[in-house]
Amino acid sequence: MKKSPLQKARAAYKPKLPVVLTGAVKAVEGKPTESVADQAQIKALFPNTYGLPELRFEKNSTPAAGRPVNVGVILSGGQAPGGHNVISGLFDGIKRIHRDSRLFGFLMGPGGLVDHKYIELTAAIIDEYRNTGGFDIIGSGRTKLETKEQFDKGLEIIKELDIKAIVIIGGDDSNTNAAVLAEYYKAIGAGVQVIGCPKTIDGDLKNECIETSFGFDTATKVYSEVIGNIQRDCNSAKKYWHFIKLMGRSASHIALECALQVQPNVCIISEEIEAKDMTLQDVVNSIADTVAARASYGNNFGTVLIPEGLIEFIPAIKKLIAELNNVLAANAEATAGLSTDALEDFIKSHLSEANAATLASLPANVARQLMLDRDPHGNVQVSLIETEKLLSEMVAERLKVMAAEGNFNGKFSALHHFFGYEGRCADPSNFDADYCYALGFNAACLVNAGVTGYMSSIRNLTKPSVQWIAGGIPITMMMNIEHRNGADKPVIQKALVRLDGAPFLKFAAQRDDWAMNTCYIYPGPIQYFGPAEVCDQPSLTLRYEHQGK
Ligand code: FBP
Repeated sequence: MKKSPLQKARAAYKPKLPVVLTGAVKAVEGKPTESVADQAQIKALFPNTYGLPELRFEKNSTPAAGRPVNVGVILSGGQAPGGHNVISGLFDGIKRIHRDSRLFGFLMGPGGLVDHKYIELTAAIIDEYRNTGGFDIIGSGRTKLETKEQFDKGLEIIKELDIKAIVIIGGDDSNTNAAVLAEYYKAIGAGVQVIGCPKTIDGDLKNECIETSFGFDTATKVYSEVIGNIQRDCNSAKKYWHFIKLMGRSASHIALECALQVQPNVCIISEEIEAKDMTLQDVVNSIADTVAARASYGNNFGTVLIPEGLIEFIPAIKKLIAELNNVLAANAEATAGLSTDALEDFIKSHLSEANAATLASLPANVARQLMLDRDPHGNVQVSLIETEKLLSEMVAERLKVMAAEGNFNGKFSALHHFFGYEGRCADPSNFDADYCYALGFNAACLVNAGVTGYMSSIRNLTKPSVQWIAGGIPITMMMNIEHRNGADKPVIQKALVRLDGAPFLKFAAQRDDWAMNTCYIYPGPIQYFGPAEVCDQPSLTLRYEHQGK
């Protein structure tokens, strides 16, 4: 395959491992753990994997002789920069245990395990993919692993290939499935370990022990570069308002990090909209007020960052989605095979008056998205909803009213952008290249330690990578019970933007200045070579979260 000069240079990059992982390790147990909430229910659902201790790796002066180990790996869910380095770290890790160890990659996500579709990942294949973006080494998918039939079917191929452990690289839903799989295999004495790795550009798989999910750092740097370029254009032509939607299905971490990087005129944080019980019209009015205020100084231009998940956080719409999910779950049989129009009529006739009114107030295409499209985990596919256009159209309407009242005397011309897929497969930043390689290598150490139901954990991430701390966190520790698709389910708790957290407070303290004055920052592209302060900086979210610790 032909490669660009940068691809060749990146292929030669040697990710920096935490010092502790560079030699033989021993697992040191911490205290037994509890789930973040609903302890009794989670314990009852995970009798074999609940309450396990946290693990921390320390150097071992007397390394044990390793035996060859076969491991299976799965990429699950949306792409995130660095996935290939998790796999190369895992490969190098199991080869360090024994050079005859083998790695099998299941194809196109968890479905590959169930359908027995796999390839052996050899040194030649792995070397082609080191430090590259994308998940194309084995592909990814969103098949939900949840039934006994799926687990048993997977076990057939696991036994055939003499696999000792499965490593699932995924987000909160995929790692929830990893925990369920680990519990099942332990309960039936299958002798198969399951280890998770925290992946998602959305940044919402994090907690006390998992400081960030991989991919967030690179994706936000890519988006910030492009938003910076738009801001420079915007400040040159001074004639457009740019409405920029940013990926991140639920939490607003991506929008917040980009805002901290580029200092836009407006950035909406969904979690704040919910906390303040704002309506869609309230959000529109506040943007229109900023447009009018800037216009009063002759500035008929600006940037608005919009988190992809906004629509789900507007309290009235959140209630509507919850009822839609319940109606769909309770009437699965009655609605199977209905045409789209008939299904819409059925749903509308089963909604409460208040939710039916909310649905009727939305543009037809948005209403249809909320009613009909779900991913395999039951999530509304928010990336398909054009919130940026919806908001700018409503702002234009509002400005007409304000102009008639004498409160707006400017021009409003809007352009729209959606940044999501542009950043998910970028070559990983140095941070993500190192972090991912360490996560994968550390997963091999967890396999060697013989544990199951753990997530690979690398901490101390604002320090140079050699000082990072390595270990494992029981996945059940991150779980709580949530109402999903009409039923209570154990799931990993999503980390939303904390309104009392340092990143949000930094943003809130400066946003009025950014709204009125033009304070744009132009971060430029990811740098791989050069001084550490340019090339090796973690996200501002991580840095602010760690300040004072
Ligand atoms: P994961 O949670 O699986 O990491 O995926 C996140 C994400 O990139 C969201 O930001 C986005 O809403 C969604 O995937 C898009 O899904 P798809 O890749 O199926 O279009």
